[in-house]
Amino acid sequence: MAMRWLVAVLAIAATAVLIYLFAAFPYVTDAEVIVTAPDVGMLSFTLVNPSIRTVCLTEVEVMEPTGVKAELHVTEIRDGVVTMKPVDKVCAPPLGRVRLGHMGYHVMLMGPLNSSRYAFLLRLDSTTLTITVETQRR
Ligand SMILES: [Cu+2]
Repeated sequence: MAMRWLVAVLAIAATAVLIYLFAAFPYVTDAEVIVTAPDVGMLSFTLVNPSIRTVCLTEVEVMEPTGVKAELHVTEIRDGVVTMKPVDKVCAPPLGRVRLGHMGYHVMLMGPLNSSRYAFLLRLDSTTLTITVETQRR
């Protein structure tokens, strides 16, 4: 009888863990806007995926300020030359993370980057995230 209860409790706990792992939402840490040239910069951040499914970022929209365009890029070295090209998505593995920064994947920003506050809408395959970034003007 006690054994049957134990099995039932374990089954319920295992189901709860599975539901949590499937439903756990991705989030963003260490977001930063880096301006590299007049009207050119990048949004750098880490996309954390606590779920057991792969989560892919498919689009970034700049909500604030207006007039700034964002593109998902990857940096590649071809024939000794550093080039970048647009990509359709950037994915974080199950229970993993992906860093978007200077090299490798990044979010390219094009437009007037003289704001002290930025707001972005990140479209993921399963959900959307909004992040705001404050910058110190130097
Ligand atoms: Cu780029």
